[in-house]
Amino acid sequence: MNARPAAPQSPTVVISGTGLAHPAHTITNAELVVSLTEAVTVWNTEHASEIERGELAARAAPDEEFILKASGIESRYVIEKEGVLDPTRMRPLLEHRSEDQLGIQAEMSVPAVMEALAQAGRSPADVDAIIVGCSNLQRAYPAVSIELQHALGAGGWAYDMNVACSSATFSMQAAADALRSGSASCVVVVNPEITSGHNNFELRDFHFIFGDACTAVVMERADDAVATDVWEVLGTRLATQFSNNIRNDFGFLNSSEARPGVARDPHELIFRQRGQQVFKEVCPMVATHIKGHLSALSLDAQQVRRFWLHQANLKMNQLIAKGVLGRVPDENEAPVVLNEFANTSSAGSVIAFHRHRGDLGAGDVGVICSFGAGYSVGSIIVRKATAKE
Ligand code: CO8
Repeated sequence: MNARPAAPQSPTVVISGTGLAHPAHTITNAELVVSLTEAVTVWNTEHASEIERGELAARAAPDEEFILKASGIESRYVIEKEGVLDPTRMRPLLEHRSEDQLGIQAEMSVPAVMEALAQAGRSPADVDAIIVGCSNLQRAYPAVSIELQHALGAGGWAYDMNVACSSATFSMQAAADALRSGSASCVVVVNPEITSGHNNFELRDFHFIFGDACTAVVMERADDAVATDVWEVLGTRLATQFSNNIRNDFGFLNSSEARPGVARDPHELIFRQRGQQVFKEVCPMVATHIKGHLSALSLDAQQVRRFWLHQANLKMNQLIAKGVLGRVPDENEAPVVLNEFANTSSAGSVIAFHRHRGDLGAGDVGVICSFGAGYSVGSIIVRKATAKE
């Protein structure tokens, strides 16, 4: 039998720049706890008779010590602070923007993209594809990515996608595929996460978890890249497994769903989760995923210099890295940004990569990994390239 012709070699894809933008306002755990304590007291007073009759459970007050101990989170950035902390509102207060104004997600994307492009030695005119991946898109259409493409003056095509916290790695794989196939030559992946719009600040189990931030990544074929700090993508791997344990039912069918006599619980239209279940099920799933991906590339976990993990919970990240390495990693091996940012959904692992890669040298290998609702997990294994002559 004749030997099959060798598959054409796919071009090497690289990450050539990253950018980060976050709102100016921070909220500390102490500030959040003061506001929620007041809101809980008012709610319990207003619902005293239902609570007395056993029809409603009294809401419990939050605890600052618990938040730090359970999550490792110390503060978060939010797009608007006063509305979130107002005990009678508990969500951001955003000004309505007309069709003629730049949308809030495109607006927060621009500085992150410009920083990433500057690192890559590129300008918006070089960009021929934009993928916006995030958990919380502000509208159905026109795509935020197309609005951003217009605002930047970029060419080519653009689309939005949502795989919750895994949106960054899933969109980076889509970018890598486009570069390998030749359908684009300079792709920008953007994660403008305004989680505060979909977070539940009224219940103590959820109010501390999230923060707002936007990340951007420039990806190109290695032969085209002109930057000095370039990371070869050795492999991308995605996996999904259905679960209702992290859920948000907000969508365009909400107002059409007929449930006579049953008012829709507004808490279904924002973020909710069974945190303990998520913790128990996702940690082993992610550790197995990373080990399988490394082994498929003939890499040993001990060769990995750094894990840039999704930033949801400190203990979760330690457990995942322990599952991969066989020991608890130090901060140098698995850097933490959630103390400052909280869980920024898909932006988290990219913030870690953006902030914590400057000390690595040519040949160093690292893993960018995100995981979350779906369930979904994505890993991008990268190696710092040797500077071009
Ligand atoms: N203050 C005081 N007590 C509290 C508080 C608080 N703030 N919160 C909870 N408690 C109480 C609970 O009520 C519970 O009380 P009891 O024992 O009486 O029932 C007790 O503390 C223990 O609660 P838990 O068991 O829930 O506490 P844990 O130790 O498990 O910690 C965590 C809770 C931090 C949520 C933890 O379970 C965790 O991090 N789990 C993983 C979460 C995760 O990674 N989720 C991913 C979600 S993100 C995603 O995929 C994308 C969606 C993004 C969309 C963003 C839109 C906003």
